[in-house]
Amino acid sequence: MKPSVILYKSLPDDLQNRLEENFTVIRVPNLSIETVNQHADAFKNAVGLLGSSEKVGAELLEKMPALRATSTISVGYDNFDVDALNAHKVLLMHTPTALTETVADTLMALILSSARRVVEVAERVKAGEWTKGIGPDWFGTDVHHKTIGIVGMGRIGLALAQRAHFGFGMPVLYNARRQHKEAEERFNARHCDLDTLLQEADFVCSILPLTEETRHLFGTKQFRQMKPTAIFINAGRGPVVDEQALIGALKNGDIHAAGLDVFEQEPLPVSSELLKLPNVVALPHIGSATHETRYAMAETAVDNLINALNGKVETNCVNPQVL
Ligand code: 8YV
Repeated sequence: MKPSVILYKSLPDDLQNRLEENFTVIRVPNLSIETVNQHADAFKNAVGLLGSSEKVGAELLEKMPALRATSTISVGYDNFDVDALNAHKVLLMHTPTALTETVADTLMALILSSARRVVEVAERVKAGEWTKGIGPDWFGTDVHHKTIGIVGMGRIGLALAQRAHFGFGMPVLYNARRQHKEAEERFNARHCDLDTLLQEADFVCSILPLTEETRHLFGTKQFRQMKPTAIFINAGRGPVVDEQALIGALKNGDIHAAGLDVFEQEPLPVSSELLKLPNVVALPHIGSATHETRYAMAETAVDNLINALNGKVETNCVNPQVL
């Protein structure tokens, strides 16, 4: 009998077939306690777990004593308790390279749409308000040749720096734990501390993962350090921002506007004050959401699981030390 894996996200048919060639696949709708109890034997016997956007912690791992590998259809793995996985000797696989260019495109879309007020004015056109030549109350601000500040210089940061430098002639500042030689050599990027970046950048772009160090990194103090003309962009993780502080900063005029793809709570509650502010572009976490990239991520995640369970872990592993 083939070993079994739990699948908690739907896959394109051909990828599900690929998984089924290797394993008995048990499809569940989510990882809630009810689901786990309902399929207790399947969870108990499964050696693999594949999906995304659900919490995987100690409690679930207790119910999965045979588990050897988890594979997430995402680059971010803040939904996983890595210490608990390590304690249970369970590998965690992710998709760090499949979405880089697509998320960088999303960041550029947020930059352009918040600076040029694309969403706001397009809605005015649809509402029939374009009845004469437009005046300054419809104008935006320039993107080209403004200074971009990238907080988190990983793969996506690098792809954003490339777009900003070559496409828009923007000087690039970045803040990261380490200096990034490639960013400096190829895109003339300047490494600086967070204070300097906040004070000098016209666009402050956060692409940080969520960790204990990054949670609420952007609060009232940081928004006050930014220029009143600055635009804040976040396409990393929502809880990196203290959202109440951001709302305050947008209302007080501490900063000019925000372009957001991620939020403290997702889906963003319809009651959120962010949705009432005209200077906010809010997207529903579409960073990697193109047909091509979501397929590539799912394919990588399937292959990651197959490789991990066959003892072939070369890349895409968060905790290879458990081997
Ligand atoms: C996914 C993401 O949209 O990869 C990530 O970390 O945030 C997004 O690409 C999300 O995790 C759902 O799969």
